[in-house]
Amino acid sequence: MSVVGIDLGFLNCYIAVARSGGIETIANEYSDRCTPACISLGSRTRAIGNAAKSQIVTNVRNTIHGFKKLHGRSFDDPIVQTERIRLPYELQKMPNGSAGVKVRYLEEERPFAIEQVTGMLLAKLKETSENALKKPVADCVISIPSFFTDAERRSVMAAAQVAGLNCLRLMNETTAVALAYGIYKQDLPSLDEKPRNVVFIDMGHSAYQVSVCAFNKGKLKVLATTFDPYLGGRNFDEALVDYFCDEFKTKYKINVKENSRALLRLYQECEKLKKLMSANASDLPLNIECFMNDLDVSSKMNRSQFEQLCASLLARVEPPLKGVMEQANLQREDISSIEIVGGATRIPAVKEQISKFFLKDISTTLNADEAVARGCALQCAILSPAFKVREFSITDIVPYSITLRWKTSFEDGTGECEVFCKNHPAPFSKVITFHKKEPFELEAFYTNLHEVPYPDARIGSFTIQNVFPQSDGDSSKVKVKVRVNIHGIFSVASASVIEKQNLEGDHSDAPMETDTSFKNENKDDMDKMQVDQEEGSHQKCHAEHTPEEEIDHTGAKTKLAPSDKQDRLNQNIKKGKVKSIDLPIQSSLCRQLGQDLLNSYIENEGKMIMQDKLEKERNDAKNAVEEYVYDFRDKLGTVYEKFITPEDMNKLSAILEDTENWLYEEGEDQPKQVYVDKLQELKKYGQPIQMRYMEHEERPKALNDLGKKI
Ligand code: ATP
Ligand code: K
Ligand code: MG
Repeated sequence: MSVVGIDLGFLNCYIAVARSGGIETIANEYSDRCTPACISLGSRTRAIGNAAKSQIVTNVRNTIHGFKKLHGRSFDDPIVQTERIRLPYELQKMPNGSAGVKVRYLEEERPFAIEQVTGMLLAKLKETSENALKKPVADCVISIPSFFTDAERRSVMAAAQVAGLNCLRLMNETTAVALAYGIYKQDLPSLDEKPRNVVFIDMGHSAYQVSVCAFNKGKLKVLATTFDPYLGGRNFDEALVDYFCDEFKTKYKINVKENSRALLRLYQECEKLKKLMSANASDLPLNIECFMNDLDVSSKMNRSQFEQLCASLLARVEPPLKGVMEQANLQREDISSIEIVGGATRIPAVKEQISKFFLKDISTTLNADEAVARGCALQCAILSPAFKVREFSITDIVPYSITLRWKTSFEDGTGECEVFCKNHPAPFSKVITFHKKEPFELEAFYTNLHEVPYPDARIGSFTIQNVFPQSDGDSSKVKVKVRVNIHGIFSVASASVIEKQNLEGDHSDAPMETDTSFKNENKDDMDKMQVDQEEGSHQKCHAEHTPEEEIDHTGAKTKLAPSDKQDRLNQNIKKGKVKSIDLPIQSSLCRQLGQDLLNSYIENEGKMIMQDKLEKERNDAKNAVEEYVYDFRDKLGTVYEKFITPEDMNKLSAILEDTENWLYEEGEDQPKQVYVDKLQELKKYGQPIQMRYMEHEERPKALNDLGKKI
């Protein structure tokens, strides 16, 4: 079984695999360990990764890149609309309202959903890992930003399915980095010692994420995470682009922003310049030939100018650092190390901002580009039953608090309960008890929309069905299990009703009545309850053994369950005193891709892979004809000369010339079989000559060998 970790970057993707020797980042067919997140659609085939990147400027409107932020969002979403302005290809509103792209593929205007686009990229990464491992790949762990909401996470999960991948975990990028950091550390404090707190910072092309983690031997716990989802390397590129656009307007009287091709070239040159400025503080040139209207342009910039230009971006480095320390309730002295990854942390001024805040040197011991992929591969190895790795427990967190709301029977009111607070350990399950006489709906939403980088607070609604009054007319006790799963996705996972069997008229040990109750609004109690339960949050196997806790709901009141309650209930079930019946749940998730649509995407991806394969075979067949022509002609003039009559020589030369011309004209674009037949035809002429030649070559050798034997 394969063990693969994928860093699904906005700009750059990396793959790490576990082999017997350890974790290894692998290279693609271009011997490049970085695969650009780029797809270029053509009239016959798709190019994905490096081959697509080179087409950004040549196939402007059909080369898709910079799409990571479109996941799980509607076309009308303000973020989508902001991204749309920057993108040189067209976005399209899909029939279900989500954001898709519109490109020309196979001579036809075609819409692709974002799940299909990322699906194409993931399928390419799958193929690359299969080539490296020389076996099929399905199981993997894929990274996502810690700030992704449920809709975004589910959308990436769907993309994985489109690619034929079985994603064992969507892993928060900084958590993956933390795992890559911690798992091989030999000197972590033991379990009864004070943990070692480490801050992880990732600034990539599109986003900035910070998390603080506590390490003990064999475990890591994320304490808090903060982010600026709109700050990354591309903002620094943009600042440079804006500057040079202004300069060129006055200097050369050109409006670069009106020419998407020129603008894309300027972006590429500015990114290069930005990287050069990280290593060099002096004046650096910017030269672009034949930029616009046959004009060559040139300018220059140095690091201190660049830093002035980006002052407002640099000012955004500190707030998430401050925020993470506040949320984790830690002081600078409590932090033993600050680890940075992500390409944009190579900007000296970004590094300075970070060390200025912590009053400490920052550590760059992790591989800034590959740490996320390596962490994902390690997580995949931990989850895979086929692979032996060091035991290491990972407790992540819920990025935004989640609340459930439902209608109550009194006065048409509503009940509400925050089921997961911000930074609550995850994965985690809780059981909530309701007293109901009829089916009811639970609506899940993010408690504080202002802290979520998403325009909609709703997560989904869940209807608990088949609820009836008890035989004595009382409300039924309905136990609802809510969960944030291993991917960080919320759901109402199951529901059951507890029926009293009423044997021997014995009511005394009905299990639920002895619990201490407390007010739901009392946040302290809520926190205490969670802290009680979080230890041992550890998983190593395919099934989710998530920690659980139980809340009993009576109207607005919540009851705290003693930890042995489930055992007692189970005992009572065994004794036949109570009976638990599973209830069906009807879920309606926001921005959920329907199964039919997903199936059609899966089918289409298969067709496109087949099309690419056929096209490659067709091209290979054509190249084989071309090669044969050149090779044959070459040999006719040299080694074959002695084995052919002058008339045949003339005839064959003419045939070869005709074939060559044909390849450039009528034969330019033919089905594979035409080339295969053509090659056969040529070989009919070639092979007899080749035979004569070979025989002649082999004979003296054979005689020689014979001579040796004698
Ligand atoms: P994201 O994490 O937002 O999904 P990503 O993972 O694709 O994006 P990275 O590969 O971590 O992003 O970083 C790419 C960014 O880092 C680009 O903006 C690139 O220009 C920038 N970068 C890389 N090297 C340097 C350097 N030496 N100096 C400055 N910036 C750099
Ligand atoms: K990356
Ligand atoms: Mg990244």
